[in-house]
Amino acid sequence: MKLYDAMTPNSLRVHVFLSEKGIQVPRQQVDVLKGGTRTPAFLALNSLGELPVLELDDGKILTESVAICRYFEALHPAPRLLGEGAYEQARVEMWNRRMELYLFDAIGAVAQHSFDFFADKVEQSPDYAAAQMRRFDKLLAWLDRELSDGRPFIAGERFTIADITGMAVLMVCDLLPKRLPSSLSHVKRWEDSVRIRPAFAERVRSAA
Ligand SMILES: N[C@@H](CCC(=O)N[C@@H](CS)C(=O)NCC(=O)O)C(=O)O
Repeated sequence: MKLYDAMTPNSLRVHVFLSEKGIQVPRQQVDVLKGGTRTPAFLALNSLGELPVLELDDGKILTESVAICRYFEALHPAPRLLGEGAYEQARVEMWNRRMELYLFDAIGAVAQHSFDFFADKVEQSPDYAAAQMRRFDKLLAWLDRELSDGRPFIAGERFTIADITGMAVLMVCDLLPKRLPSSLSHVKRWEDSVRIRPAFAERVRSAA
Protein backbone atom coordinates (compact mmCIF):
# COMPACT_ATOMS: atom_id res chain seq x y z
CA MET A 1 0.00 0.00 0.00
CA LYS A 2 1.21 3.51 -0.76
CA LEU A 3 -0.23 6.92 0.06
CA TYR A 4 0.65 9.72 -2.33
CA ASP A 5 0.90 12.66 -0.01
CA ALA A 6 1.76 16.37 0.06
CA MET A 7 1.55 19.38 2.37
CA THR A 8 -1.89 20.29 1.01
CA PRO A 9 -5.25 20.66 2.77
CA ASN A 10 -6.90 17.50 1.39
CA SER A 11 -3.80 15.40 2.04
CA LEU A 12 -3.82 16.84 5.56
CA ARG A 13 -7.26 15.30 6.07
CA VAL A 14 -6.00 11.77 5.41
CA HIS A 15 -2.77 12.43 7.32
CA VAL A 16 -4.65 13.50 10.47
CA PHE A 17 -7.19 10.68 10.10
CA LEU A 18 -4.40 8.07 9.99
CA SER A 19 -2.45 9.69 12.84
CA GLU A 20 -5.52 9.86 15.08
CA LYS A 21 -5.98 6.12 14.51
CA GLY A 22 -2.26 5.35 14.91
CA ILE A 23 -2.04 3.81 11.41
CA GLN A 24 1.31 3.87 9.57
CA VAL A 25 1.19 3.76 5.77
CA PRO A 26 4.20 4.02 3.40
CA ARG A 27 4.13 7.39 1.67
CA GLN A 28 5.39 8.97 -1.46
CA GLN A 29 5.66 12.73 -1.26
CA VAL A 30 4.51 14.60 -4.37
CA ASP A 31 5.84 18.11 -5.02
CA VAL A 32 2.65 19.92 -6.03
CA LEU A 33 4.33 23.29 -6.57
CA LYS A 34 6.78 21.70 -9.01
CA GLY A 35 3.94 20.17 -11.05
CA GLY A 36 4.07 16.69 -9.49
CA THR A 37 0.27 16.27 -9.87
CA ARG A 38 0.36 17.18 -13.57
CA THR A 39 2.77 14.56 -14.93
CA PRO A 40 1.45 11.74 -17.17
CA ALA A 41 2.46 9.21 -14.50
CA PHE A 42 0.44 11.01 -11.83
CA LEU A 43 -2.54 11.60 -14.14
CA ALA A 44 -2.59 7.84 -14.75
CA LEU A 45 -3.20 7.45 -10.99
CA ASN A 46 -5.78 10.23 -10.74
CA SER A 47 -7.10 11.74 -13.94
CA LEU A 48 -8.14 14.85 -11.98
CA GLY A 49 -4.49 15.47 -11.04
CA GLU A 50 -5.25 15.77 -7.34
CA LEU A 51 -3.98 14.41 -4.05
CA PRO A 52 -4.38 12.38 -1.93
CA VAL A 53 -4.21 9.06 -3.78
CA LEU A 54 -4.08 5.64 -2.13
CA GLU A 55 -2.58 2.75 -4.10
CA LEU A 56 -3.41 -0.70 -2.73
CA ASP A 57 -1.07 -3.69 -2.89
CA ASP A 58 -3.07 -5.22 -5.77
CA GLY A 59 -2.77 -1.98 -7.77
CA LYS A 60 -6.30 -0.69 -7.06
CA ILE A 61 -6.49 3.07 -6.68
CA LEU A 62 -8.63 5.17 -4.35
CA THR A 63 -8.86 8.94 -4.59
CA GLU A 64 -11.01 11.47 -2.68
CA SER A 65 -9.88 12.10 0.86
CA VAL A 66 -13.18 11.07 2.47
CA ALA A 67 -13.31 7.81 0.49
CA ILE A 68 -9.75 7.00 1.60
CA CYS A 69 -10.68 7.77 5.22
CA ARG A 70 -13.76 5.56 4.92
CA TYR A 71 -11.55 2.69 3.68
CA PHE A 72 -9.29 2.98 6.75
CA GLU A 73 -12.26 3.32 9.13
CA ALA A 74 -13.57 -0.04 7.83
CA LEU A 75 -10.17 -1.69 8.32
CA HIS A 76 -9.39 -0.04 11.69
CA PRO A 77 -12.64 1.01 13.38
CA ALA A 78 -11.10 2.43 16.59
CA PRO A 79 -11.25 5.25 17.41
CA ARG A 80 -14.45 5.87 15.48
CA LEU A 81 -13.91 9.01 13.42
CA LEU A 82 -16.99 8.48 11.23
CA GLY A 83 -19.35 7.87 14.14
CA GLU A 84 -20.90 4.77 15.63
CA GLY A 85 -24.49 3.61 15.15
CA ALA A 86 -27.13 4.92 12.77
CA TYR A 87 -27.72 8.34 14.33
CA GLU A 88 -24.13 9.28 15.08
CA GLN A 89 -22.86 8.11 11.69
CA ALA A 90 -25.51 10.18 9.93
CA ARG A 91 -24.79 13.21 12.14
CA VAL A 92 -21.05 13.00 11.45
CA GLU A 93 -21.81 12.73 7.73
CA MET A 94 -24.13 15.72 7.97
CA TRP A 95 -21.51 17.85 9.67
CA ASN A 96 -18.66 16.69 7.48
CA ARG A 97 -20.71 17.65 4.42
CA ARG A 98 -21.57 21.01 5.94
CA MET A 99 -17.88 21.68 6.67
CA GLU A 100 -16.83 20.57 3.18
CA LEU A 101 -19.64 21.90 0.98
CA TYR A 102 -19.87 25.27 2.71
CA LEU A 103 -16.79 26.41 4.69
CA PHE A 104 -14.07 24.45 2.85
CA ASP A 105 -15.69 25.19 -0.51
CA ALA A 106 -15.84 28.94 0.20
CA ILE A 107 -12.29 29.36 1.49
CA GLY A 108 -10.98 26.92 -1.14
CA ALA A 109 -12.55 29.08 -3.86
CA VAL A 110 -10.82 32.16 -2.40
CA ALA A 111 -7.49 30.32 -2.70
CA GLN A 112 -8.20 28.98 -6.19
CA HIS A 113 -9.14 32.44 -7.44
CA SER A 114 -6.12 34.11 -5.77
CA PHE A 115 -3.04 31.89 -6.12
CA ASP A 116 -0.97 31.98 -9.33
CA PHE A 117 -0.64 28.20 -9.04
CA PHE A 118 -4.29 27.74 -10.08
CA ALA A 119 -4.20 30.21 -13.00
CA ASP A 120 -4.12 27.45 -15.63
CA LYS A 121 -6.77 25.36 -13.84
CA VAL A 122 -9.40 27.95 -12.92
CA GLU A 123 -10.75 30.98 -14.76
CA GLN A 124 -9.74 33.32 -11.97
CA SER A 125 -11.87 36.25 -10.87
CA PRO A 126 -10.83 38.63 -8.07
CA ASP A 127 -14.53 39.61 -7.65
CA TYR A 128 -15.50 35.98 -7.16
CA ALA A 129 -12.67 35.56 -4.63
CA ALA A 130 -13.96 38.58 -2.69
CA ALA A 131 -17.56 37.29 -2.81
CA GLN A 132 -16.45 33.87 -1.54
CA MET A 133 -14.54 35.52 1.32
CA ARG A 134 -17.75 37.36 2.30
CA ARG A 135 -19.62 34.03 2.08
CA PHE A 136 -16.94 32.40 4.26
CA ASP A 137 -17.24 35.13 6.91
CA LYS A 138 -21.04 34.64 7.05
CA LEU A 139 -20.56 30.88 7.35
CA LEU A 140 -18.11 31.36 10.22
CA ALA A 141 -20.70 33.47 12.06
CA TRP A 142 -23.26 30.68 11.44
CA LEU A 143 -20.81 28.08 12.78
CA ASP A 144 -20.24 30.22 15.86
CA ARG A 145 -23.99 30.28 16.53
CA GLU A 146 -24.11 26.50 16.06
CA LEU A 147 -21.23 25.91 18.49
CA SER A 148 -22.75 28.27 21.08
CA ASP A 149 -24.51 25.21 22.55
CA GLY A 150 -21.11 24.44 24.11
CA ARG A 151 -20.40 21.14 22.36
CA PRO A 152 -16.64 20.56 22.19
CA PHE A 153 -16.48 19.28 18.62
CA ILE A 154 -18.21 20.07 15.35
CA ALA A 155 -20.48 17.01 15.33
CA GLY A 156 -20.92 16.66 19.10
CA GLU A 157 -19.06 15.26 22.07
CA ARG A 158 -16.26 13.52 20.22
CA PHE A 159 -13.58 14.41 17.70
CA THR A 160 -14.56 13.20 14.20
CA ILE A 161 -13.80 13.64 10.52
CA ALA A 162 -15.93 16.82 10.60
CA ASP A 163 -13.25 18.40 12.83
CA ILE A 164 -10.57 17.12 10.45
CA THR A 165 -12.31 18.86 7.54
CA GLY A 166 -12.36 21.94 9.78
CA MET A 167 -8.58 21.57 10.16
CA ALA A 168 -8.26 21.65 6.35
CA VAL A 169 -10.24 24.91 6.43
CA LEU A 170 -7.76 26.28 9.00
CA MET A 171 -4.84 25.21 6.80
CA VAL A 172 -6.23 27.14 3.80
CA CYS A 173 -6.76 30.16 6.08
CA ASP A 174 -3.10 29.92 7.13
CA LEU A 175 -1.96 29.78 3.50
CA LEU A 176 -3.97 32.84 2.47
CA PRO A 177 -3.33 34.20 5.26
CA LYS A 178 -6.69 34.75 6.92
CA ARG A 179 -7.25 34.83 10.69
CA LEU A 180 -10.55 33.68 12.15
CA PRO A 181 -12.09 36.61 14.06
CA SER A 182 -11.46 36.26 17.81
CA SER A 183 -14.93 37.80 18.37
CA LEU A 184 -16.35 34.40 17.33
CA SER A 185 -15.63 32.91 20.73
CA HIS A 186 -17.15 29.48 20.09
CA VAL A 187 -15.31 28.98 16.80
CA LYS A 188 -12.14 30.23 18.55
CA ARG A 189 -12.58 27.70 21.37
CA TRP A 190 -12.96 24.92 18.79
CA GLU A 191 -9.99 26.22 16.74
CA ASP A 192 -7.73 26.33 19.82
CA SER A 193 -8.71 22.78 20.75
CA VAL A 194 -7.93 21.27 17.34
CA ARG A 195 -4.77 23.27 16.55
CA ILE A 196 -2.98 21.58 19.46
CA ARG A 197 -3.78 18.04 18.35
CA PRO A 198 -0.35 16.55 17.53
CA ALA A 199 -0.96 15.45 13.93
CA PHE A 200 -2.23 18.89 12.93
CA ALA A 201 0.35 20.90 14.90
CA GLU A 202 3.26 18.86 13.54
CA ARG A 203 1.99 18.95 9.92
CA VAL A 204 1.43 22.71 9.96
CA ARG A 205 4.94 23.20 11.47
CA SER A 206 6.57 21.11 8.74
CA ALA A 207 4.56 22.86 5.98
CA ALA A 208 5.75 26.29 7.19
N1 LIG B 1 -12.17 16.24 -3.54
C1 LIG B 1 -10.76 15.92 -3.50
C2 LIG B 1 -9.99 17.21 -3.67
C3 LIG B 1 -8.50 16.99 -3.83
C4 LIG B 1 -7.75 18.28 -4.12
O1 LIG B 1 -8.34 19.31 -4.48
N2 LIG B 1 -6.43 18.23 -3.92
C5 LIG B 1 -5.60 19.38 -4.19
C6 LIG B 1 -4.81 19.81 -2.95
S1 LIG B 1 -5.84 20.29 -1.60
C7 LIG B 1 -4.54 19.02 -5.21
O2 LIG B 1 -3.98 17.95 -5.15
N3 LIG B 1 -4.25 19.93 -6.15
C8 LIG B 1 -3.19 19.70 -7.09
C9 LIG B 1 -3.38 20.47 -8.34
O3 LIG B 1 -4.39 21.21 -8.47
O4 LIG B 1 -2.50 20.32 -9.20
C10 LIG B 1 -10.43 15.21 -2.17
O5 LIG B 1 -11.20 15.35 -1.21
O6 LIG B 1 -9.43 14.50 -2.08
